[in-house]
Amino acid sequence: MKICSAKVIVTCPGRNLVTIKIETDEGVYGIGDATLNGREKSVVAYLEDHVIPTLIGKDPHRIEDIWQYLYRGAYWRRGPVGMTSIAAVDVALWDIKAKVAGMPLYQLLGGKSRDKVMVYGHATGLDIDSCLEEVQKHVDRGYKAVRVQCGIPGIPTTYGVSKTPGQPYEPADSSLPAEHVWSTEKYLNHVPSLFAAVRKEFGEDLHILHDVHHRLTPIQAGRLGKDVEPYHLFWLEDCTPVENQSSYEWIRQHTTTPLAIGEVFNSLSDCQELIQRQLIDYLRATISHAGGITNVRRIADFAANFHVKTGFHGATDLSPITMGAALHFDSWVPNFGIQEHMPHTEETDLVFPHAYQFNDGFFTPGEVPGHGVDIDEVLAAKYPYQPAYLPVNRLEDGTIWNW
Ligand code: CS2
Ligand code: MG
Repeated sequence: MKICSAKVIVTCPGRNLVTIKIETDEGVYGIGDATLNGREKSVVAYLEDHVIPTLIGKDPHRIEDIWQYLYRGAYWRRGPVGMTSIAAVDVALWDIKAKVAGMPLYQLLGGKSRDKVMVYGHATGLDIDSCLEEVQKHVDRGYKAVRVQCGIPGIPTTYGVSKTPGQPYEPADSSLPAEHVWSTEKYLNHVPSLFAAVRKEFGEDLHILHDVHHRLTPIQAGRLGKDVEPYHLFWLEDCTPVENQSSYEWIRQHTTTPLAIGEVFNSLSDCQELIQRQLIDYLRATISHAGGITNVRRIADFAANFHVKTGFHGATDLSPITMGAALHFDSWVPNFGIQEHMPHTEETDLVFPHAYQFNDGFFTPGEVPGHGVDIDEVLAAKYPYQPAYLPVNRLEDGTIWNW
């Protein structure tokens, strides 16, 4: 079997999504998610100009060799653009191999370790009461785990809360990045009351998650972790950026609140110290940005030695292909933690028909050969690319901060 062609499909059914489709001389094709939110065109160029020409004529079954070729052969290793590109090719090749084998992809990884995959949904609100209403909606749909985010009194916008209920909180503008304003002090003084309200309303068993979105310093994160211990969160996510991984030591020393990080990671070197020093509890690095199934499997296996579980990123800027591939991985991986789930738009689900299904707070990946997700190219063409930026964040004094 040979790869005879490959192409990149860009579509915008509510937000930009990038897909690589790899076709073989035996008529079997595979697809992979190549979306990098706000930098989509960078990955399109990387794939079209530097990857696809090297794939033609290769044996698609040689997944590892192609992964090594694209990683080591690039010379310039790691980074979100290159690793998202490699991930997209990798997932498409796993899709082909599973289709040829006539098996759902999880079988090729080693079979199921669980019958269903626990997911968490997003409950957001401009204030605590409106967030509680969203939590109730998730509980009514059977979610066992809910991420809660609410507006902060005194600042006009904050992460994870859209001005229009039910609308995405990003990307905000297509012309240039929207500029948000942030106050750590106002946030730290307010957000513990959100969790207190959720526990008071919904009791002790609901898993509560929260995304700090890179906005604290380590010692501020230590304060927050300690302040919220009475509400025993499932995790605090992305407390602080970790160009310096050992900074998590200052958080760990102050709190038993579980810590999750890594949706922006793309290689083991981004998190090796965090894992082996057990500075975190959940790793968010996911298939579409961390080099695909081939690479994330290596990272997850390494993490299993240090009590670190998976908690894949699963926002709507990761296409249904990533959701599909992740659910197969989640079904197999022994050190599974939880899977993020943000529903895509109806248009997106029509462009990407899929076998995975939601039921009472859990997902199943589906039993069709491959990762179980396809792309309707005719429908995809109806949604042309629309330039869109992630917001930029500033402190109240104008200092650029982490969004
Ligand atoms: C967020 C993401 O889902 C999450 O945990 O951090 O929605 C993130 O803001 C976007 O994926 C950025 O593209
Ligand atoms: Mg996050």
